[in-house]
Amino acid sequence: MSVTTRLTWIQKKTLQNHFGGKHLSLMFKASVQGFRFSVLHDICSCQGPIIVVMYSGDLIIGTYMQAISERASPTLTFLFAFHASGISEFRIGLYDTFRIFYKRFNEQCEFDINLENQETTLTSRIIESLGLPKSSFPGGKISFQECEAFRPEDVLNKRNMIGISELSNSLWNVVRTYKPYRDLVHQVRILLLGPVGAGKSSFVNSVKSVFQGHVMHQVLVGVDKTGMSETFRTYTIRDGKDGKPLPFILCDSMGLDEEKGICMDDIAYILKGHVSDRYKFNPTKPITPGHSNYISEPSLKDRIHCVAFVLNANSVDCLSHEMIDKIKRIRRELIKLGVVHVVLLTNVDSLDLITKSDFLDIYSCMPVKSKIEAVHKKLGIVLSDILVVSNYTSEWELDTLKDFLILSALRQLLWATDDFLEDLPHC
Ligand SMILES: Nc1nc2c(ncn2[C@@H]2O[C@H](COP(=O)(O)OP(=O)(O)OP(=O)(O)O)[C@@H](O)[C@H]2O)c(=O)[nH]1
Ligand SMILES: [Mg+2]
Repeated sequence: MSVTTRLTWIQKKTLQNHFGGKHLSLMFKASVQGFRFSVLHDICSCQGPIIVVMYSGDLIIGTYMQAISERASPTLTFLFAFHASGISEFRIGLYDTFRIFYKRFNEQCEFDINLENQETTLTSRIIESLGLPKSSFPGGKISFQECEAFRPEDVLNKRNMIGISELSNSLWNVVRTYKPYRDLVHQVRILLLGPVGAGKSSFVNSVKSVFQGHVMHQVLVGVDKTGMSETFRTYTIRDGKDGKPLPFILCDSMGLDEEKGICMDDIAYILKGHVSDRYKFNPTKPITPGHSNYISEPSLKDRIHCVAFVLNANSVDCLSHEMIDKIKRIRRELIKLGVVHVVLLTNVDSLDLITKSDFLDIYSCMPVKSKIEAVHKKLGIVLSDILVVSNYTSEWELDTLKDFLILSALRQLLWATDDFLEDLPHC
C-alpha cells in the first residue's frame, strides 16, 4: 500500500504554491514510520529544505526549514497555518533545527516540536500572528495526531524538461507524418466551434506557432462581446516557414452566442462542405445557394471531418441554458451526419492554483478534473474526448509545456477524424 499524505489536493497545491511552486514529495509520515525525531532526521537530513506538517483535529500547522542539518546550526525557518482562505505565515528567521525538536529544559524557545510526545508549543505572539484560535493552545501547547515531512522538489528540472521535449518531438512527428485514413483526402478538416471568446482563433494561432517555431498572432483574437471572428476561415498550416502544408486544415468560425453569433443553420452548411473560405457570416440568415462562397456540390475534401467544441475552462460552470441547448442541438446534427467531435478546454493556465509545472500532468489536477466532469455532465461528452490546452496569447517565446498540450490535443483531433473517415458508408 502506498503511503499518501493527509493533505487534500487543494491543500497540498496551496502549500506548494506558497513555497515557490515546487512539487512536494512526501518523505516521512509519523503514523507509519514512528513518532521519533531520530527517524525523521535520518530520512530528511541533508535533503535541502523540508516542510513538516502537523495535524491536530481540524487545525493544520507546520514549519518550513531550509535544511535539517547534521549538526545544530541555524537555518531559515517559517511557521505556517492553514485557513479556509489560504495560508498564514510567520517568519522566525534563523533558527536551530535541533532546538526545534530537542528543546532543552527551561530553554527559551519561540516554538518547538516534540515528536515523541506528539505535541508542539508556540508562543502567544506566534499563535496570534498565524491567526490561530488561542483556546486551542492551552499553555501554548497543542497535541497532534499526525506529522508528515515533505521535500520541495523542482519538477521543471532539466531531466523532466528534456523528457517533455522528447515527448513533444515525437508528437510533432506523429502530427506532421499523419496520413488521413486510406488517403481518402489530402488534408482533414477540423472545425472549431464554441462560444464567443472561448479561444478558437487563439488555438489556430497556437498550432501555427508550434509549427512555425515562433509565437504567431496572425489570426485576429481579442475580447468583444459580439465576437471577434466574423468570417469563416480555413487555415492550412505549414511545417516550418517554407515547409510543406500539414495534413490538416483548421476551420475557424464565428462564436456561438445566446442572441447573436453564428447562425445555427450555417453550421449544417459548413459541416456538409457548402461554405468556402472567407464567407462573411450573417447572424440573422444563413448562406444561400448562389452566394459567391456557396459550394453547390461539395466533395469529401470540402466536408468537416471532425469538430472541436472550444470552451473556456473558466466559464464551463456558468454556461447558460441557451448555450448548452445550442451545443446539444449541434451535437445531434453531428451525430446525424456521423461527424466525430471532441471538446477543447482552453485557458487551463488561468484556473485557480494551476501553475506551469502542472502542465506535466494536467489531467490529474483537481481543478482540471472538476471542469472536465462539469463538461461531461452538462454536454454528455465522454471524459476521454475532453482535451485541455493553454493557448499562446500574450507571450513572445514558445514554451515546451504549452507545445506539449497543444500537440497532444492535435493528435487526438487527428485520431478522431480517422474515426469519421473509417466510418464512411462507402469505405
Ligand atoms: N490565458 C488564456 N487566455 C486565452 C486562452 N485562449 C484564448 N485566450 C484569450 O481569450 C480571448 C478570446 O480569444 P479568441 O481566440 O479571440 O476567442 P474566439 O473563440 O476566437 O472568440 P470569437 O472569435 O470572438 O468567437 C483573447 O483575449 C485571448 O487572448 C488561453 O488558453 N489562456
Ligand atoms: Mg475568433
